[in-house]
Order: sequence, then structure tokens, then C-alpha cells
Amino acid sequence: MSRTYFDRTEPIAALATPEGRSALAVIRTSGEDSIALVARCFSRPQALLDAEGYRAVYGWILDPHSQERLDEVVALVFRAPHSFTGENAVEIMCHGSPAAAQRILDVLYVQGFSPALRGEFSFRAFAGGKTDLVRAEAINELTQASCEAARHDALQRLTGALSRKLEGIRSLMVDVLADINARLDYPEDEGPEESARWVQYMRRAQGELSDLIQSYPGGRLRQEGLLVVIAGRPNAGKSSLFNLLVREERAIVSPEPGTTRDWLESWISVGDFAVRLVDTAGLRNSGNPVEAEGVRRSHSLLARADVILYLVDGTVGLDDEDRAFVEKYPGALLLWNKSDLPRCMPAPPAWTAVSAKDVLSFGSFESMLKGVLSSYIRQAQTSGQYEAQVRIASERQEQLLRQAFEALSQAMEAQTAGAGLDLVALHIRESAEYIGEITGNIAPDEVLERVFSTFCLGK
Ligand SMILES: Nc1nc2c(ncn2[C@@H]2O[C@H](COP(=O)(O)OP(=O)(O)O)[C@@H](O)[C@H]2O)c(=O)[nH]1
Ligand SMILES: [Mg+2]
Repeated sequence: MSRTYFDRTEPIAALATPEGRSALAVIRTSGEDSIALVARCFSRPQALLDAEGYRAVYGWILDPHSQERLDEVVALVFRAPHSFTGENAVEIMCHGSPAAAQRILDVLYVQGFSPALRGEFSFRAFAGGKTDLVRAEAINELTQASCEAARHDALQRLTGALSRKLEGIRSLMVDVLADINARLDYPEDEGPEESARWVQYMRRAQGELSDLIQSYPGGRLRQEGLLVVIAGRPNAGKSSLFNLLVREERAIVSPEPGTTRDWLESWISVGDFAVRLVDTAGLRNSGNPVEAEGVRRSHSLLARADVILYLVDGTVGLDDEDRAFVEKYPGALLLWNKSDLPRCMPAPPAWTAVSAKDVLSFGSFESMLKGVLSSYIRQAQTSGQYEAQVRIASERQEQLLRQAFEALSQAMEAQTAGAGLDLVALHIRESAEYIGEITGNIAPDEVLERVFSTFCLGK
């Protein structure tokens, strides 16, 4: 039977650093017996068993059966509850070759550690009350931050800015609920000034919810980067443009149509922001199943794109497919490529002449493009003063905030319509529960599983 996050009695271990060569790698373990289990395959078991929390112990990891030395390491000991998970834990710093880390992990598994699930260390920190769900998500966001803006926002959430804001909103609701409950016991006492105050509280809560909801597009953009997709028929020059923008010969450029069959991506930066630039397969109907799959993937990326660059070969001109595309994606930036060639036709209105071959003219195109992307980013930020503002970046949080907002609207409607106070209270309670689900106070198991399974291994 496969393990779930909720089997918290088992000791777990995982590589916390990326697989590949590096100076050092970190293997993380956690669980009540973790120190004793690591000691069984450590050259100085007693030193490890006696170590106080936060102590580094030097030694060798051994295969306990053959006594073979596997690697020279430093083991960091954490004692419950003073560890990330709140459990006893050992972090092993070993040499950073995949072979060394794997041998150590194999030995640990034989001792009784289970391979950790994605995000399982964070889950244990959450389940043990070390962090709420919003902060746990922020840890993950911090590990994924692609640019300075993303790092800044995630760190704010990690330090509890969002949790505190949500707690403030919830306590407004709890105040109203307490008042209503008192009134339910003595209904004849409810005066007009009372309900005016409740409405005022609920409006305030809604205003704060609305600020957070509106921060989502900008927050998401900062977290995930701006998705810019280059599209066009085969041979339009998409891969050439991509290579120029990323300043690398990443994509294969070839006069053979259909060369790029999958999509390629690379990051470029525009100011403080990360832009995820994607080169797609040419859009054409093809009998070749590999090419057809490439085209399908292109369409799914286009559906998610923030900005589309659509290229046409200016020596060939527009055809019906191009016209259909422009109609389907009216916001696309239209680029008339190969303007360096004498046989290139003049760019029609609304199209910008570019050349992926003429490096001089490309410079001015690149600045124009960065200008367009910056203004897109500025628009998506609902407020310019992002130093002070708390943003959300998770779709899960955004949806729950919307539901909380909606439930408050229903509460206010019920109150204005003169419905019973118990109905008003019901909607307010519902709203408070949505907030509770964001912070994880009352999140169902499957929600938790879904959230933590998107984390990195070893986090
Ligand atoms: N002269 C000229 N040739 C270009 C330009 N852009 C692309 N090409 C050529 O057009 C062909 C197809 O380019 P490629 O980037 O592979 O197009 P893709 O199929 O859209 O990715 C290659 O032979 C490129 O060298 C351009 O601006 N000017
Ligand atoms: Mg290509």
C-alpha cells in the first residue's frame, strides 16, 4: 500500500538538493527515530546519539553490513520540537555527486526510512502546528521564485503578512457572529444601530478580501513570470527570433519547415521581472503524428499566454491560416519578419516589420518589445506600491477568497432583506470557513494532499 502524508509515524528521508553534480548535497531526514537510525550507519554513532540539537557532527556514512565507507559527511542534528518539521531530524551534508547521495539514501532506506513524498517535510511542519498552510505554500513559492519580485512577495507571505491579514478579516467576521449570537438569545434587543455596525464590519471585511483578490493577476505574474509565446507558420523565423531574444543558439533554425516539433523555453528578464519565452512548433495541419502533437501543445500554450508574438514570413505574406489566427487572438503582437530581404513585401497596417537576421534593427525591436512587456506587467499590477502590499499568487487562495467574498454578499443581502439573523450568521460562518481553508485551519485532507504534492522533493 502506498504511503500518504497522514502516516506521520514513519521516518522519512530525501535528497533536498537538485540531482546532478555539485560541491555538496543535502539529504534530509525526519522522524522520531531518525537520529538513532542514522547513527546505525554513522562512523561515530555515539557522537550522533549524544549530540544536542543544532550540533554538526563530522563522520562517515557506512554501510552497516559491509562496514564500507560511503562518504565523508557532516551530520546536523535537530531535536524535537526545534526543527523544521518539529520532529527529531538529521540533515546530512555529503559530496554532491548523484552516486554518493544515492548510495547514502539506499542505506538509509534499508535502516527503515521511507522515501519522502513531495513536500512531506513541509506537511509535517504544518501538521505539527509549526506553520499554517499559507506559510507552507510560501516556502514552496520561495523555492520556485524566478525573479526578485517573486522572491519579495513569497518572503512577505512566509513571514506571515498574508496570514495576519486573513486573521484580521476573519476576526471581523467572528465579532459580528458573536454579536449576532448574543442577539439570537434576546431577539427583541436588536436595534438599527446594531445592524448598521454589522454591515460596516462586513463591508470592511469585503473590502480587504477584494484587495487580495485583485492582487492575484499581478501576484501570479510576479510568481510565475510573464508567459510570452512565439507562434506562426513553419519557417516564419520563430526559432531565429527566440535565439536572438535569449542570446543563445537554443532552438534549431532550419529552412526545413517543421523542424521545431516540441516547444522550447527560456527565461529572459525585463526589469525586475522574469519572462518565460516559449518557441513553439509551427502551426500547420500535418499528417505526421509527432508534428500534430507539437501543434496541439502550441495551442495549449497559446491559451495560457500573457503575450503572443505572431510571426509571418514577409516574403511569403499572409494566408488564411494567419488571418484566422489574428482573428482568434486579437491581442497578439503582429510581426512581419525577414524585412532585411529585398523581396520582403511591405508590412500591412497593424504589422511591425522586423528581421531576425539584421542584428542592428533587431536592437530597436527588442527595446520596443521590452517596453510592451513592461507596460503589460505594470497594468497587471493593480497597485504600483508593491513594497507595502500583500499579494496572493495561488489560484487556490484566489478561489477561496472569491467564495468568502460571495458568502459575505449573501449575508448582507439576507440582512437587508430582513431575513432571520440565523440565516445572516450562517452565511458569515460560511465565509469564515473559506478563510479557514486558506490558512489550513479546516482544510480537508484531499486539499492538503493536492497542495503539498506540488512541492519539491525534500521540501
Ligand atoms: N533573411 C532572413 N532569414 C530569416 C529570418 N528569420 C528566419 N530566417 C530564415 O528562415 C528559415 C526558417 O527560420 P526558423 O527560425 O527555423 O523558422 P521557424 O520554423 O519559424 O522556427 C531559416 O533558414 C532562417 O535562417 C530573417 O529575418 N531574415
Ligand atoms: Mg522553429
